[in-house]
Amino acid sequence: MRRIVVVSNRVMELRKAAQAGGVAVAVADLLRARSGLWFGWNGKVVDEQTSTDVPEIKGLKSQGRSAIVTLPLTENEHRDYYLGYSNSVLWPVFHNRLDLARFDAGFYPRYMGVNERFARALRPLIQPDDIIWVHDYHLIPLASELRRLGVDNPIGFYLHIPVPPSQTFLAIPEHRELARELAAYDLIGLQTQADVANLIQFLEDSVSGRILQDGRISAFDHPLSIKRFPVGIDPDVFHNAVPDDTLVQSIEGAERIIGVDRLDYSKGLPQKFSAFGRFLEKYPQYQRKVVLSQIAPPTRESVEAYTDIRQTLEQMSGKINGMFGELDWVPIHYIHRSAPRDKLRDVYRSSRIGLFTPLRDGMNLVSKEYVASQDPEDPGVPILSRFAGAAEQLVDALIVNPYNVEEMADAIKTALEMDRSERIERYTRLMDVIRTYDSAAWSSAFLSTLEATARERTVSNVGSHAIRASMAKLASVARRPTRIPPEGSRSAQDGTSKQRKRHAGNGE
Ligand code: ADQ
Repeated sequence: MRRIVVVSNRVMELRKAAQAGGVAVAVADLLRARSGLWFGWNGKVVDEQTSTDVPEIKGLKSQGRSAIVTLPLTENEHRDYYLGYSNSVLWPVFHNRLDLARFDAGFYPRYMGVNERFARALRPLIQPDDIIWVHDYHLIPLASELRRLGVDNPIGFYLHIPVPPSQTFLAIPEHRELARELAAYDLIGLQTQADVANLIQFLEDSVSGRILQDGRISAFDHPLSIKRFPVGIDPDVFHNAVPDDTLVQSIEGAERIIGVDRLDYSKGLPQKFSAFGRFLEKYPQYQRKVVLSQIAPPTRESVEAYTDIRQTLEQMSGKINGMFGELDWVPIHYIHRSAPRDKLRDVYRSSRIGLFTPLRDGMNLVSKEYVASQDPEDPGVPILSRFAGAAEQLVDALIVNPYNVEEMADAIKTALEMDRSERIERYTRLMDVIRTYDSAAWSSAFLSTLEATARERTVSNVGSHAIRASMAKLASVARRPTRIPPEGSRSAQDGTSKQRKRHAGNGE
């Protein structure tokens, strides 16, 4: 079996990865199961003098077969690459928030610089048979940088966040450069079918990408596969949950609604609080009978766009609690902290409703964790935003428009009044999907598709010579202005959208 090299912005010790939740757990599991490297930033920020290009290598002692390889960032890199281009340009644009994007701050050169530095540090560690899996928007240029250094191993990229509509993507001043960098991968994995369609459209619009007979996309003469691999959880971690009533107040029979979201503007928290306030106002019979517990740990507090959210939520919860609350009943519990993961699981289990209403989300793993924690005999009801990637899979949740406060308020009532048989039916179907598309299925589907890409190269006699020629072309295009058709023009062949439907592919 080929060795796997996972590259992600943030690398952590496996023990900590399990606590961090999300995809870190899946990566840690993968590296326990097969030998490889996990390469990226160690979370430290150092001054220029202390900075080093020699990565720190730590073996994974329990297995002795895999290693964690990390580098620190300098203060300037942290500001421009991480807080800047990654989180103040790509994150807002990819979440449809052009209004929050800081295009003119000059972050891009250092974003490229860090990718170049990471590629140089990683290059000597790559063996000829390795398969390379790069994660997320911080590292889009990594493949093209590795190609320039002569790496012709299969390289795949997985984007955890949504792909915006092409017209939104085109607003990024460096969109052609990003298209070129994306085109250097062999395989791009995305969360949803809508993301696949958006990315293909973007490559057509920005750099005249063409759909090939076999369904791949050709940009800069390099064939690229774009497929859907919806990210999953390990449901077994959640099904042993035991009810935890510590957050429920002294009122007998009060039901809990749980929300767990990083404190991010994409998560739709103000709209969620408004909907809960509207529910209490519209259906006063539920006053004193329901509590909303919202756990929202801080993230990226030094990014400007995040500074107001905390204050807004404190004001809103204060207002709703002041308007409806009583001495023995506070309607909103707003907790601005992380919770231990086993505790979280038990709180999910004792919550009648899971309220997951992001304005935009790549997947939303929390909604899957909530369902997996339920009592199969008496499950709760997830309410899920139609703009979370998870809505493409969890069709038996109550799907809502997170911009429509009235609809969300009504969905809370529907969920509270749903009878047990309907809850069990929905839960059973939801669990089927969650089990089928769990985290192990996600990583093995992505990796086997990437390995197939590598085999195809051999079978179709596209030897490393041809690959190098194609990579050299990509790299040289990178260094000189490209001849690019006017914005918005479509040079892809006729019938493109039909072909796209047929060939967009499904990585499952
Ligand atoms: P996130 O935006 O972080 O992830 P999500 O998918 O919900 O969102 O994953 C968050 C993870 O962190 C979950 O495992 C959750 O349990 C954990 N978590 C959240 N709040 C917590 C808290 N207060 N205490 C402890 N743990 C907490 C990004 C994308 C998503 C995509 C994932 C995975 O933005 O759209 O689903 O990557 O691809």
